[in-house]
Amino acid sequence: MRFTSALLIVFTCFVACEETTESSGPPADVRWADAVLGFSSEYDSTEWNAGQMLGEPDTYPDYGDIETAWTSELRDGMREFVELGFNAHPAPASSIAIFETYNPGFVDTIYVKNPNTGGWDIVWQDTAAAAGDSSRIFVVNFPLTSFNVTQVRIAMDMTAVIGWNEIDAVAIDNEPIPSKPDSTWNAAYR
Ligand SMILES: [Ca+2]
Ligand SMILES: [Ca+2]
Repeated sequence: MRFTSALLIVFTCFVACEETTESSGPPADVRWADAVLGFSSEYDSTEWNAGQMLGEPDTYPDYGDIETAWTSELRDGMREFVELGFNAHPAPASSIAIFETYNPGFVDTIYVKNPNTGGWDIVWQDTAAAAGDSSRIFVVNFPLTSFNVTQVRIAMDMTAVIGWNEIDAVAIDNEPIPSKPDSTWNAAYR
């Protein structure tokens, strides 16, 4: 499925779901990051740049130092962060999937922007540690937010996992996202 047709299907479903489930909450579609709001660094302005995290995965399930994923300016230099926007069909969230395609395990804190307070709410936190030498979909589930999530902040410790640490794509949903490609997930990734 091409990206454009996937978008059309998602949009069509969104409209249909909105009509049929008006009183039961937002649609359960996966939402891909669609805006870069901020970052601590990026490797280059056109390759391994922050924009490489937008949209559906185009690196996963490949593993390695691949320019269609984001990485930081320094390999093992310091803590880093990225802030991503999810502007299509705003909805509450209870799950986030981070497609880590090189030296995974470097994420240690995930936040969502709370529009009621203007602050970042932590939805997950742990110690960064090397998580093998293959690409993975790192999924975190948390209690459904009481507000629409349109901004996510991912904090990372690049010093904790030796080598370049790369993110291909980020998705959120209001139901648990599978950590493996699954027919229940209407994503078009390979
Ligand atoms: Ca590193
Ligand atoms: Ca990518």
